[in-house]
Amino acid sequence: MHESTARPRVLVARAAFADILAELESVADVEYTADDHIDTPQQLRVRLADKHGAFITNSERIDAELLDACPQLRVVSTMTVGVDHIDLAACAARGVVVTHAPDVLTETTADFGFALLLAAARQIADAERYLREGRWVKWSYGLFAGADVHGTTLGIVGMGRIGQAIARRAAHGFGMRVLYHNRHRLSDALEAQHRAAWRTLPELLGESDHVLLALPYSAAVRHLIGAPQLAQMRPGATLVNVARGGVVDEAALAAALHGGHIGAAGLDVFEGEPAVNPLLLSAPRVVLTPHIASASVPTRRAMVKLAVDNLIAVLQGRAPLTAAGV
Ligand code: 8YV
Repeated sequence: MHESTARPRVLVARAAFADILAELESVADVEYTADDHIDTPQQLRVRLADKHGAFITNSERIDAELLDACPQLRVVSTMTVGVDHIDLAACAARGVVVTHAPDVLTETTADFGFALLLAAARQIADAERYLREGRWVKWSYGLFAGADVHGTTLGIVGMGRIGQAIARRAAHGFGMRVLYHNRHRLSDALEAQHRAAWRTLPELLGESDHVLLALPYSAAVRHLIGAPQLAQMRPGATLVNVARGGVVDEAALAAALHGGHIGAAGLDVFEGEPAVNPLLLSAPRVVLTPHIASASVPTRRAMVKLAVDNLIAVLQGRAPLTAAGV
């Protein structure tokens, strides 16, 4: 803010719950995107040029070029936990505070990760389509006979908040053996609590019946799961991705599904989303959902509320509740 008495100006770049955004309106002049259109980078630069704060989702890319066009910007608040759409270093260099939305979506996202695992392993989506298409003419012993989930081994890649919440479900609810791969090992106490054991990535891939990806995205993990890693997985294993689409080489996964080495896949995220690789659309035994892992009404409300509270805190000169560090 150039003057301490002036109301700050905020852009709310996508539509969100009006009653929660009203809290923002009580302390700031808010420009809404009521029709929920997605700005082009050029449109976003123009709309943000005179703003002090931004409420965004992961459809808005915040980079150095945009920041240079928005000299008054003080705070960028994303309603997501992932911050791969934001250049954190460029923000830090310009004194722009970045906040995100961890914790509030952990359990809902873990529920959905587990739902995708069950749906993929038990072929629920294919079976439902088959029934709706009127193709169910008789029961037979092998009809949609998939893989078991209970009592098997789950390998979790990325053992942060969401990975740990999935581990709890797996170990305590489904009697699974849990392996994990993470840059940092958990403490002995946390490993015991989640009944989880650390493995290198190749070890995890070779020992797991189901592999679930829940790691944060950066360029360093692009195509972490490619053809060689898929080949290291057990024959018939399941792959679930609730992280970011770019972690998986989608063409290699489609080939592994067609070839039969990968038993099933459950994907909520895609490298070019909302476009989905046609190779995946035509692949067998894959459940595809439109990036909805955190989409329960209470959780989406909590995400928006946290993003708004973060914006208000920073615009009023207080510390953010959940800053995203470099
Ligand atoms: C969002 C997510 O639904 O929080 C994240 O990082 O991926 C999801 O919870 C998605 O980013 C939409 O903005």
